[in-house]
Amino acid sequence: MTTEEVKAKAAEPKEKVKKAAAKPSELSVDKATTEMIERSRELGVETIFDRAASMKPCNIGVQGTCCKNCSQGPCRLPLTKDVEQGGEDTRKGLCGATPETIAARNFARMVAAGAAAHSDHGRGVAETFLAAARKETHDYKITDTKKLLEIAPDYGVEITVQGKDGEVLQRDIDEIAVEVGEKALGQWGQQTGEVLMVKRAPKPLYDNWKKLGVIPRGIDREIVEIMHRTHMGVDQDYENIVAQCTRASLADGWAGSMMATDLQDVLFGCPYPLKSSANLGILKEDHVNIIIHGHEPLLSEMIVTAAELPEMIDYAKQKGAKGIQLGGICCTANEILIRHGVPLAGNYLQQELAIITGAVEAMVVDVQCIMENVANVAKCFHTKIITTNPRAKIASGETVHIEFDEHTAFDDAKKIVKTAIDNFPNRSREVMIPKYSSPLIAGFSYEAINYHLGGTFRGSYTPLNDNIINGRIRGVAGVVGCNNARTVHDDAHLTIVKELIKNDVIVLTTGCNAITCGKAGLLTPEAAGVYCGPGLAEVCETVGIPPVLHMGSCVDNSRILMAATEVVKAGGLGKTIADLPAAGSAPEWMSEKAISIGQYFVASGVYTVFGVTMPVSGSPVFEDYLYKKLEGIYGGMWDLEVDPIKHAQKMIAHINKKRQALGLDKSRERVLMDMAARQKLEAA
Ligand code: MSK
Repeated sequence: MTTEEVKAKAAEPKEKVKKAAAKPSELSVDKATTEMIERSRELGVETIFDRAASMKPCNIGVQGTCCKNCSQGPCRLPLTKDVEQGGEDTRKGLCGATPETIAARNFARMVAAGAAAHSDHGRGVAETFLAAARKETHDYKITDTKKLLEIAPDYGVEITVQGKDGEVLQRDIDEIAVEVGEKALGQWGQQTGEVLMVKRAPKPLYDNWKKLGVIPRGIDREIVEIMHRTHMGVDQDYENIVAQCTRASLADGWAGSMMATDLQDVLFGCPYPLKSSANLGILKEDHVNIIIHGHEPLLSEMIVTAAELPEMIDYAKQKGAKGIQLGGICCTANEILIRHGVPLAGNYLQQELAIITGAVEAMVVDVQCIMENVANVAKCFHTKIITTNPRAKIASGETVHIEFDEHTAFDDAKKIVKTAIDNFPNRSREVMIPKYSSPLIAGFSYEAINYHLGGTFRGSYTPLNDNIINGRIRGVAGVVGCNNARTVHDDAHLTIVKELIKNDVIVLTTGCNAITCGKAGLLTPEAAGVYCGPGLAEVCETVGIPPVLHMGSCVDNSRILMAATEVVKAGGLGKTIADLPAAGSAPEWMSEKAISIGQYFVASGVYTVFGVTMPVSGSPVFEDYLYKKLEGIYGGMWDLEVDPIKHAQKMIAHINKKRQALGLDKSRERVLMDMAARQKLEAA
């Protein structure tokens, strides 16, 4: 390369920075977001969008082949042209670790971190559940006794006893709750045997896990074992490492997350569809605005109740506000949306932007997905960042720590709400709230889907199966996950979901994808007529459901596993999840939790496509194992597709492949015929 060429290359990224910085419309497809990026630049407040332009990711880290698991490294093994073209791969770390060993270790550590995050969330819920069941706290109660009675047998807890005359009596609810809580909490520290919830899976799936020896023994044990195996000089067989990834990820999806969902539902109520709205436009200039951000509903449930207290509303009025407006960001948002209808303020990439509206009195955070920079942004405004969890404090900026304890939960929540109200008179900058928000319907637990499709007395997934079999619905997709500042905010989420529903694939959504869909109006029954193919539109219009069903937060991906299991049980679509015309997607993922989720979906038999990047490209051998060979082991496999349309088309092709295997390809052709054929289907 000549000196001139080197100089030109060095200048290239700076040009890109300038270009990205100049056009918010290139950074997001969400108008509220682009307006606030513009606003941040007017005010000179730096956000993640600016940092993403000025700092590029490490080229070797992106490939997953940088090992820093001992102090002789980091050993960097970037992909060479020769290897890319099929030449011999002689790359090795100092200890001799191959690219596939290194990529597998790094991948496994992501699974461990993701599974730990979800499962530690679940542990906190189980502890609070037990405290409520034992009446050690008055702030939480066992609310949904119907769900408690439904789940108790899965925890090995009897719900009936025999009376003196041999009659069957229901056991005392409190006793059942205590036993369920104890059994649940025991799952984290269990050392041998099997975690309980794997028995919920379709039998052939369970049998396959058993045959492969990947059933988790206990939640904590599997996460610790990943950390051990990936220590220098332990497991140096990438296939064996992936088997442990499966164990730990199943301990997430079919244990930690699944129990979190179960116990949250019993404590706070199983979600059923309700109306709300989404985007930054839900903030109100003349109200005390409180953003709740993070993941755990334990605190946010209390804040919702505290903010509704007449004494708090009066106090807000005394300070000059007209009331209190709550809004959520990330998965806490989804938790309080699906049970209380609290509106969504935004998804992951909008957290800094919410503060830049100048209208937020407090951003209350618990755990996960909270950017450290919110504290720096808040310094430029009057907003107080209130940390609440001893696991998650922020050293940057100025934050207030009000520690949340389940035994004093309601008092803690009142203190937090009062702190926000006291801050209302301190607004320091002009308020600018983007005028965008969209109506939505959320709260489709798998129980709610059952009810919507089959009715109260004959709730069943059979009508869904019938519509898949007759071809009105081509298949089912789970589209979930984060935003990622390395790609255009919300663009891939929306393009993929729209392409799927256009092709008659019904979408189940959670996490930040659900928030994106809410902001774009896809969570309304009316969206069916606008975006769906004729078959799916017909079903949605008849049943009155949106084509995209909001099922909750990241831990609620376990609801998708249960919905898939219910579809298998309803019959006619094969014997296990891998037989279903179904696929999974995380279009804009960024969190380690997404890797754990992806692995448990793959291990459950789901073809799972990720967007943006996969940190395995530095090892063609490992990549091939994840993208191709896992299908022969679990029925599901990973894939990466950055182009959103191709991404959706790959999912559709997989769904078509499964339809063909089930002999359903002919019925599908009928739907694509004329109106007469449709009428014939209606009459069927
Ligand atoms: S919040 S994990 S950015 S989905 Fe669950 Fe969104 Fe991803 Fe966090």
